[in-house]
Amino acid sequence: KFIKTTVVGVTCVPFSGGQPKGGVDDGPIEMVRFGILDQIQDMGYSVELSEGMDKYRSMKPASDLPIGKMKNPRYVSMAARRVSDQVKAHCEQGRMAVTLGGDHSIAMGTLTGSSMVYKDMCVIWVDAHADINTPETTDSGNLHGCPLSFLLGLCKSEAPFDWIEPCLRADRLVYIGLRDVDPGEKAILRKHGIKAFSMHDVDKHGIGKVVEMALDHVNKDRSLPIHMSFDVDALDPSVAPATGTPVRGGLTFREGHYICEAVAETGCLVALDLVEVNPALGDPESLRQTVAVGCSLVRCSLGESLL
Ligand code: 4U7
Ligand code: MN
Ligand code: MN
Ligand code: MN
Repeated sequence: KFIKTTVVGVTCVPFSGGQPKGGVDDGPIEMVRFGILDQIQDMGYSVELSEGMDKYRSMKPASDLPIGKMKNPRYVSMAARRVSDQVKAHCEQGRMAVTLGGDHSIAMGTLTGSSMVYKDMCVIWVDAHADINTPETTDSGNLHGCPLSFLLGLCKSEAPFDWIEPCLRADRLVYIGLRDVDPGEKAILRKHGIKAFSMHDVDKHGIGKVVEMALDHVNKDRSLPIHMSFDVDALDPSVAPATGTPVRGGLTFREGHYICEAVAETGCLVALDLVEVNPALGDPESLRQTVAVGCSLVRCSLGESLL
């Protein structure tokens, strides 16, 4: 409906500054090694890869003292700004924008970029966590737990994040998979009436119904562009063990894939993030399993299993 080419614009973001664990910056390269780019091409797309993925590592400032509780604020801001330019460029060309992370703070960039082209887009956030802490409510100070508060304009526009324009409406955001939400985040969700389908809802209604209700909430007529931001920790740790903040009781392999398939089926998907794959965590088999499932979620989102 919105995608004008058969080109997938892939942006690899080897970035870990939004949280303390090294290794998540190797997520994209491991997915590329596993063959994600060839797999996308084998589906009949061509791939346009954003340039200069090494720049993300080298843009780390020599000194980056916390601002309030926020850790690595300048580094996170600079990386997200670059992501935003790269995603925006793909969207402007009518390509499906696929971003491989990296920690979830990069979503400040992906959603800023896509929303500049698709003004009325909606967002499906698939995650164990709500990632909506503000610089005030965050306990950890890790910015991968905060991207949505910036995008929704819940925190004041201050350097180094003053380039971020609030670009998302609270009623255009829906969550699936939540099971570890901080008290401050719960208050924010309540205050702004943000719709969330937790694991409790998945158990109660089944994933088919949950995805239908989620889509009905943000995209009643299936007429708006969709940006899906998929944190691999939404999946159960038995399915995706190599991630920095695993929480038990998550989505099964099929539930995760069902979400991607159903979103692909709408024909509305314009941008996808696959984040928080951390190859440094766990044994080689956990790593292989997590990278493989990440790649398979990307393929399903691009319509692999549609007949
Ligand atoms: B992720 C947390 F306190 N809420 O803010 C925080 F539980 O991108 C976790 O979803 C954030 O992996 C997790 O640090 C961010 C914590
Ligand atoms: Mn998460
Ligand atoms: Mn997340
Ligand atoms: Mn995580």
